[in-house]
Amino acid sequence: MSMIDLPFVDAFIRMADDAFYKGWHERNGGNLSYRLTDDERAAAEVFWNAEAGPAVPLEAPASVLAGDVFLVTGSGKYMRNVILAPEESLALVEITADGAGYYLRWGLSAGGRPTSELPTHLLNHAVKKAAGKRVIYHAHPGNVIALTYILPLTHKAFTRALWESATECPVVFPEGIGVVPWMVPGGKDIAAATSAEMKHRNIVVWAHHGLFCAGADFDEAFGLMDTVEKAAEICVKVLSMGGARQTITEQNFSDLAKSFGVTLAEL
Ligand code: 2HA
Ligand code: ZN
Repeated sequence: MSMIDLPFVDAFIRMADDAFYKGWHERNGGNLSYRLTDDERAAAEVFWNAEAGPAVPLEAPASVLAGDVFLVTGSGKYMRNVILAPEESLALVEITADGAGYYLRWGLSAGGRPTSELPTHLLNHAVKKAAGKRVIYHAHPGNVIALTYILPLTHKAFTRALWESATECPVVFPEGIGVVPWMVPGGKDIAAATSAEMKHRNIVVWAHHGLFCAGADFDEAFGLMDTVEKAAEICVKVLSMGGARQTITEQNFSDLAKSFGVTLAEL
């Protein structure tokens, strides 16, 4: 028995592998983080380095995450290698009691740092913790990125285009999709912009870059990425065929909302 035999680590690895085969993770693109439950933390403590220290300062501290433990992908690590070398590719980090730093408890066995997008992951976790979301997931799905060259970079335009691209979309993401304009990735400014959008919804597009999703568990986060990218693929095909000649109407949306008991974002 070791860290990688724990069910949450296994589920993390499975998602990383599935996502690589979806084609969303060229080279070291994309990253994944998971906030452990108390039981998972207790199980993990058996295998971790209790002497880890000193704490590494966080670029974007979050006091609400004080003491929380996260499994995250490593900076520069390839999603396709997670299954082959989990202890090299992943990092288990414990946030310090003041929320301003972290201890590396396990992983990065060949050296390195947690994901370059750690600020965005942690600020998203900070705004999503109260809603019970444990997974923050960033990928580079091609069709979503392609649409950021064509659609206006607004919540309204992206939400409407994707809702209209597949009937399940308004039911799966009734809050719609947030949009962050092009920004330099990997820092606290893009983290602040992304988490501001995440307050109101679970999906945020980064223009000309990729997508962030928040989920209660791995299935929910993966499922959101999959649903949005599938809708984006349909949207790209429709636009490539000259644009829609008919679509899901306002009346259809309100019938859906009523039947599925969801409240759709006002656009
Ligand atoms: O390389 O996806 O946004 C990891 C990334 C940076
Ligand atoms: Zn990225």
